[in-house]
Amino acid sequence: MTLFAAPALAQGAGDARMSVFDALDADGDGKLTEVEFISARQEQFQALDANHDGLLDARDLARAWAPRGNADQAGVFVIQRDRNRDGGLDMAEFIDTFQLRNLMASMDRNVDGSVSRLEYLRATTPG
Ligand SMILES: [Ca+2]
Ligand SMILES: [Ca+2]
Ligand SMILES: [Ca+2]
Repeated sequence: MTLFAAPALAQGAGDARMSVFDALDADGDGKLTEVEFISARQEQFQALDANHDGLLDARDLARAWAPRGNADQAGVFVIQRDRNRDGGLDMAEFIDTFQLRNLMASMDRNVDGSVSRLEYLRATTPG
């Protein structure tokens, strides 16, 4: 599971990163807020939850990850994050895995509570 499309970190991928930014920027104001980061992950959760029971289990993830060839990591991913040991990740457990608050804090250089395009580009530029 990668944050923010790791392949886009390749050279000349600025456009790809900006399309990720635009997808995250739900209200289109050119800034990403914590709410927008969270709602993007909520959508991802719903897309991954194939049987729509509100819980991501290893089977849901294995199905989603099979095309990338890492379905065998799904079991470990769930076990490591399943804090209440009910065999799957609920929305809160899933969203916690991304540590969005920390992520935002690391990107938000001017500490205005949102991540601008420039901040996002800097944060996703290697080196
Ligand atoms: Ca926004
Ligand atoms: Ca759980
Ligand atoms: Ca900022």
